[in-house]
Amino acid sequence: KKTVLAALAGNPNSGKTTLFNLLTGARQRVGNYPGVTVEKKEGSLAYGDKVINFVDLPGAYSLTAYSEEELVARRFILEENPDAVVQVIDSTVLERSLYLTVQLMEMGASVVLALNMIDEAEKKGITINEKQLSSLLGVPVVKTVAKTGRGKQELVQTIVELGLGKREGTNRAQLVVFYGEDVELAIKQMLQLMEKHHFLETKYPLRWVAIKYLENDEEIIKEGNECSLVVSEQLLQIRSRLEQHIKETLGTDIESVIADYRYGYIASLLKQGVLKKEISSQQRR
Ligand code: GDP
Ligand code: K
Ligand code: MG
Repeated sequence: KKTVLAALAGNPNSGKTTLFNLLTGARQRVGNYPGVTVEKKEGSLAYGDKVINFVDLPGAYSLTAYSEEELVARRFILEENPDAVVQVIDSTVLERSLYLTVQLMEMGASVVLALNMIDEAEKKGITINEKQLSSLLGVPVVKTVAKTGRGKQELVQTIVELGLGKREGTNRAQLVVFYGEDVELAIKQMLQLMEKHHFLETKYPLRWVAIKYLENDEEIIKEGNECSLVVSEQLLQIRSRLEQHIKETLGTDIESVIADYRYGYIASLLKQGVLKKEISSQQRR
């Protein structure tokens, strides 16, 4: 295989466009995603006898169905199945950025983390152990400064290796976050139902579909209805029962519980020697 498809994803202002320009130079095309006004930027880079085609996805904090940008980014990843999804991270806000990482990995995307703006993070006394982060998550991590070009070669090499399947064990690392006993029981019931009826099976990872149903994701539920209205309604019944239970026992909703567990997962990850913050003399004053 000679061509590698890489998508750049990330929160707004993480340096996605700067990195995209650094990687593709003048070899760019601007278009639109079908049916929406969101701009689509494509470009390419030759690497030995390989070509990497890059797509600059719209900035997103999350991958819900609530905004057009998030939907476009999500659809592209699910439908085009890029060889590498490069998440560009503002390293000064690593914890917040990893929320998107968790969602990308739950979708089964082949994630590469570009710890961008590492120059700013270093100035602020933030030290990130990228090897530790890489080994805990099971995805490649590269430090970059898109503005100066630092890390470019390592990132490009990592993308090509991932795209060619040379990184066994890191490709398609589908992350499983534990969401607590009640939510996990509902997911288990949903999985049994979906497996039995071959529901959306070949299209998306089923655990991801279950989580999307629990999050009341309009777009996935619509697709599910088209696949089988009967199964889809049963899935929504499982969701309703869980919602009622969580309301009674915790006084909150399913989405909040899921978000809490994701943040808990990230916080515990960062405590395992990934992130160190020094209080600089400037900040102390
Ligand atoms: P996007 O919204 O993710 O596309 O972000 P942009 O590429 O537009 O970058 C946002 C701002 O961050 C711009 O002013 C860039 O010049 C700056 N920037 C991008 N990458 C870096 C970096 O690695 N280090 C520093 N210090 N600034 C950066
Ligand atoms: K911007
Ligand atoms: Mg941009």
